[in-house]
Amino acid sequence: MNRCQVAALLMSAAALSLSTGGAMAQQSGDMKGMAGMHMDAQAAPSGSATGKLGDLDISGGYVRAMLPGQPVGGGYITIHNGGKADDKLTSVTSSAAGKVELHEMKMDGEIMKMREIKGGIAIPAGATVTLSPNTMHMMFKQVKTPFKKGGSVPVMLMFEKAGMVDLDLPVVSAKGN
Ligand SMILES: [Cu+2]
Repeated sequence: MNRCQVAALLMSAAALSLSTGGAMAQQSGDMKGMAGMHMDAQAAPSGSATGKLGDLDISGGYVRAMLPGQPVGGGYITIHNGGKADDKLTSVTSSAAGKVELHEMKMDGEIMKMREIKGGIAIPAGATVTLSPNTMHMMFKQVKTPFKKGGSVPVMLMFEKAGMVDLDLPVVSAKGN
């Protein structure tokens, strides 16, 4: 088997764990219990939060219910920058969590891992940036009361140029619907 074939095999293994989300269970420590955040590509559920802030149109905001014993929660949102200037989502806070981090999903060999995005998420002029289960997410840590379907989670999004906006993100099922 040559190098190319090996690479192709690894790629298909990666695609497999992407589609099943099974690799998530192999993570440890902080990331434990994230099995509820699987990788299925899916549209934002109906009833998700929307908002407007200057040139920014916000839509598709929601969080997933937390499974029993799951220490962290995941939230998703779409931001469209209709303006002529680049902006940046610098931070997110929530009264429902001790802290909220911005995370991205990255393949590490065959395993999908999440890691913190340092320095915020760029929202270029004219672009639509989506935090979705297989790209990026808001990670809620030190959650006070586990997120339960039917509830909502208040968040404040801070942008470098547009300022800040308060949103109430509905809690959908742990599967994201
Ligand atoms: Cu995360």
